[in-house]
Amino acid sequence: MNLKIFLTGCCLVLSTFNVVAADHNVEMKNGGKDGSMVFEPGVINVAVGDTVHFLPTDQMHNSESVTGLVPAGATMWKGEMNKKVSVTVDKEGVYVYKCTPHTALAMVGVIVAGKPTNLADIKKNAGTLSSKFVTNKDRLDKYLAQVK
Ligand SMILES: [Cu+2]
Repeated sequence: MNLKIFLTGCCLVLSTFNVVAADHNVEMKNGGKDGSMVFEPGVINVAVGDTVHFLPTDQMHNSESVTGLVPAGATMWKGEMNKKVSVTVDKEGVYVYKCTPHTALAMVGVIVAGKPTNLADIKKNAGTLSSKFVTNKDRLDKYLAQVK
């Protein structure tokens, strides 16, 4: 192989990875279009490598990933109360997260990174989280029904 062909090949390989990661905002709110104590939007679609910013629009909220409800090997997160937390999504699949103090109020949300490859596992394990809800008991099921 001569050098010119080799370099052309390298450029082609590099250009396929030349995708700009996007940013997405999710607001943490006392009330929104899905009811009280919500992440808005409750379901977002992103690409692997994108960053999701959780914004403390209202006070007394955070964002925390839920064990058993993320893709295998995904990096977990736990934001501080009243603080913005930014999460760069590193694995393909569905992520469910919660507001730690408002789990019982079904303050949860869903991130879909790329294709929802683990959706069957998420649906199977979602009941562990949903069983802690005392209000908006069907919110997580409704969100997962929107995933495609
Ligand atoms: Cu909250």
